[in-house]
Amino acid sequence: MSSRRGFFFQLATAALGTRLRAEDRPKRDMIVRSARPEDLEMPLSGFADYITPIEHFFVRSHVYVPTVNAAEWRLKVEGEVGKPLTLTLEELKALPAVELVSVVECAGNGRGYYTPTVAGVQWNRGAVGNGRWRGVRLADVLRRAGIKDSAREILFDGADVPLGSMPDFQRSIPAKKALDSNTLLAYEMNGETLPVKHGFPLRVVAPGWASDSWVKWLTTIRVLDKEHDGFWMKGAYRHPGKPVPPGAAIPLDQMQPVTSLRVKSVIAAPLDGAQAIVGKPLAIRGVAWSGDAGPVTAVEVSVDGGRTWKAAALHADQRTQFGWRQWQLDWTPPQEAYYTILARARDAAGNTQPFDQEWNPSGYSWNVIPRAGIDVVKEISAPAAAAQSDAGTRTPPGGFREACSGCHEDDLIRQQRLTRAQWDREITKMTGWGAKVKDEDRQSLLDFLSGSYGPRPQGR
Ligand code: HEC
Ligand SMILES: Nc1nc2c(c(=O)[nH]1)N[C@H]1C(S)=C(S)[C@@H](COP(=O)(O)O)O[C@H]1N2
Ligand SMILES: [Mo]
Repeated sequence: MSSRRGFFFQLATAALGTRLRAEDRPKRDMIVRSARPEDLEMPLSGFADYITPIEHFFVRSHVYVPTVNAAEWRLKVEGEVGKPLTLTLEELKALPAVELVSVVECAGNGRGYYTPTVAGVQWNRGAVGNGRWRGVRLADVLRRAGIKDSAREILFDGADVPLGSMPDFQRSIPAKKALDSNTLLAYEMNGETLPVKHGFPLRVVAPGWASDSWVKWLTTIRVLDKEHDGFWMKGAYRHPGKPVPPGAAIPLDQMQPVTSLRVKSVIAAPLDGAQAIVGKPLAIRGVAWSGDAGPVTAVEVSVDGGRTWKAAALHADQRTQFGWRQWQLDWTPPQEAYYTILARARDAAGNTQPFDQEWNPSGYSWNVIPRAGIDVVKEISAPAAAAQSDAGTRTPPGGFREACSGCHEDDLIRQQRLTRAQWDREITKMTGWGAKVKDEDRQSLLDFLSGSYGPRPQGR
């Protein structure tokens, strides 16, 4: 496109003081978990930053990103309120502005580490980032609308539209969390207009809570006098909240919504499998965060697989309630050997990270103590090429393309490692959403999926 057009477009929008339509700067070095809808994971190098740059910020979208025209956009506030509102972006921005730093982490971050494996985007560490959010207090908007005493939950809906016959992505939070002075409606991220992929022009910021509650492209707030019944509250984002047998299918009504994040740390350096030089000081560093029970008060590091622990230094200028905190421990490897480095964060309520995670059916809230194995040597040698492992791939049966490639690529399928029973449930879920699988093709499709993308051997 001509740069002239871009130039006049910028002039016009600068004059209006509001961007009408936005185009994001491209993302960099992301791990593509799904190309469309976009699920992009931040690479490990992203943990070197305090505030995660937008180019590196993870993206999680259940459906395609909607294009919102800010001039036509309105925020509706309805339900259990005395005075329903329809606000423009300008009207919203006239309310007092608040800024805070908060981690946003997907409930499914770390799902890829669960054994037995579970269906869903196979995130490792990077479905998380630390942002600087600016906007208005949700409580200010709700009070302006005259929120009634009958309010129990606040339901959010965004401008994104479901694919096929899948249910619309709508999420609710309890009135108490909504009225908390830290819960925001944000129109800026890291000092910039909220990028399209992150919810332009407005998103929910629910600090300390998993980001499924951080609804993007917000258009409607409905105050409810009862629990919301929709699929994304009652059929997803639920956790048993107690130990259950690994691999068991737990009835959804016996689980509860995922809310607060758990205390967690990530080792940013050295990387697992790296080499270090004997007698040469090595900086072990990373970040740590928590949720409602935060902030993080300490991070301990072990270089002997957990026998002994030393306190890492927490960055002095990062005392926020909800942001992550960088930490560092300087250590000089005393001899040529293989060392296992561990990190363990503790939060204000005294919670720490476990060595082993209790399994749950959807693979949520992974916060196991991270480890990095390093080879301490006299001299660094050329790195060995990483062995690529993939499932034995078979030829897809007839009908597979037609049935399974309309809404997303096969990346979402190929990253799964599921049992036959789990694949059976996935096919049922997808046909329920509109995938056209002929009766006579279902068996061969199931054979193909469970044969090609079956579970990993235990003891990963
Ligand atoms: C009508 C659109 C549509 C069709 C057709 C479709 N899918 Fe999906 N599928 C989706 C969407 C949307 C998601 C992402 C859901 C999310 O991000 O929560 C998804 C996600 C998945 C996932 C990831 C796990 C999960 O449950 O989110 C798997 C596996 C999958 N699809 C398999 C298939 C297979 C196999 C077929 C063919 C039988 C198929 N899909 C056809 C819409 C579709
Ligand atoms: N409207 C809408 N809001 C949404 C989603 C979505 O699909 N649609 N995904 C949610 C989930 S599951 C996550 S983890 C976060 C991801 O936020 P990000 O893409 O800005 O990192 O957005 C949340 N808000
Ligand atoms: Mo998420």
